[in-house]
Amino acid sequence: MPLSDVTILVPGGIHERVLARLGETFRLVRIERPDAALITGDLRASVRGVASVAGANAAFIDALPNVEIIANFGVGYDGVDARHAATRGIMVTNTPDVLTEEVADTALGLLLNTLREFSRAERWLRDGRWVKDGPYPLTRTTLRGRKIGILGMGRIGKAIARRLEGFGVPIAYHNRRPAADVAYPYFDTLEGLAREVDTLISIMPGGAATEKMIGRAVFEALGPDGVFINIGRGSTVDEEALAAALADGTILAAGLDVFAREPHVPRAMLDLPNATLLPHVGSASVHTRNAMADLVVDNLVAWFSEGRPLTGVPETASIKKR
Ligand code: 8YV
Repeated sequence: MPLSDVTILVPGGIHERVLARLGETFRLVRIERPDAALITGDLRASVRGVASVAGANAAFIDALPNVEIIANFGVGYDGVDARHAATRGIMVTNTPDVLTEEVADTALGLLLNTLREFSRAERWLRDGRWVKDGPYPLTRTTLRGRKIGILGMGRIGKAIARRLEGFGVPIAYHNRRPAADVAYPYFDTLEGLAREVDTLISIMPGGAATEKMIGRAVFEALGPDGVFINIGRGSTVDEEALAAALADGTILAAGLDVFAREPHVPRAMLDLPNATLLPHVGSASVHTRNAMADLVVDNLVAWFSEGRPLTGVPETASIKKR
């Protein structure tokens, strides 16, 4: 079957370049969101591939009996029920590697901004306070003398660590298991790592296994000089416990790019002066989002023309094209 006869469904919004390239290559159909109730008889029969930012749960997957592949826009694919897809013989792909360096750059920017308060210092200048009140107050926090703990030593964790080596700060990490090619000290528990360091950078993926894994006990272990940076998934954090820890001095500051219920950020967090908040911009440059868009489409093209994906996720590694 020519690719132009293969139907690809896009539920919800997605990067323009994905739509443009899918439209040129495949038969593209769109629905408002990944909801089984929106699958018509025609879609049920015709859809063979899905490209999604918004995820695909088990019910949605089951509503598409002829789907062979779900191409997720993003390295994190917690919105896609990949285990369920695997049981149905469906391939799931994500967009690793092409965003690694961008997200690591953002993590360092967020870390430095959190410690040295650049956003607030700029506001000071723009508000005319430099002229009226003099220099911006010295920051209580600095990267100097800090010990960094990285939670999640995968591709992005390693890219963050490489950058931090240049900043001359010691690095340790926690992961489900030690990373093979990494010499930094390994801690087999998150709390153990948090006790050892004063700055915790998390790049944990979302999903049931990591839900609220960073809570009160971790913040207590990090301590009153503690700084918490999150560039992974908001769902991994007990946000109520984090807001409380920031408010009562259990930790000193936090820099967050991700939240549990995006785009909603808890009021308590917005009110905290010691939280630096970004609207999930880790990979959000034109350069990197274009590369992610291309990888989404290239996975679909590779699957339907060569019978194998470029970047399949581990859960569906053994799935073969029928
Ligand atoms: C994505 C991300 O852009 O890749 C990820 O996992 O969090 C972001 O880079 C996001 O999922 C889509 O907007």
